[in-house]
Amino acid sequence: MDDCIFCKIIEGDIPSRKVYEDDDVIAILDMSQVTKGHTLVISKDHVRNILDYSDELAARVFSKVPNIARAVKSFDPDCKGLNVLMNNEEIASQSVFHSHIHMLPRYDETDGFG
Ligand code: DGP
Repeated sequence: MDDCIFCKIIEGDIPSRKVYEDDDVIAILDMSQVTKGHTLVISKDHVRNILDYSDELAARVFSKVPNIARAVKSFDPDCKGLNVLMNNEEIASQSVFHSHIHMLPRYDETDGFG
């Protein structure tokens, strides 16, 4: 999609801090770090959000999530766990309408996420 920021990141037209890539997803650091290491797992297919996933796309994208979560946790020895979440549609705080999953590493009660 011509005007999609995440498509441009996938194409390499906009720089990003990439932590993982395969045929189906890329994982990059979110530019607005809610917690340290906040990572976005972005589907390479341009779909709006989870409401547009086929079963086949869901299998390809979500099957990657556990390994990426383990990798994100392993990047910082102080990371004790992480939140994995998706915002789907504006009412649910989605602001970029290209499917992505947030990974929020958690350190302690004061790490910035409720
Ligand atoms: P959401 O509100 O769930 O649609 O999250 C969109 C996230 O994308 C938000 O946390 C900020 C992040 N973001 C938006 N534009 C860029 C960008 O150009 N680069 C990076 N790294 N993150 C971006």
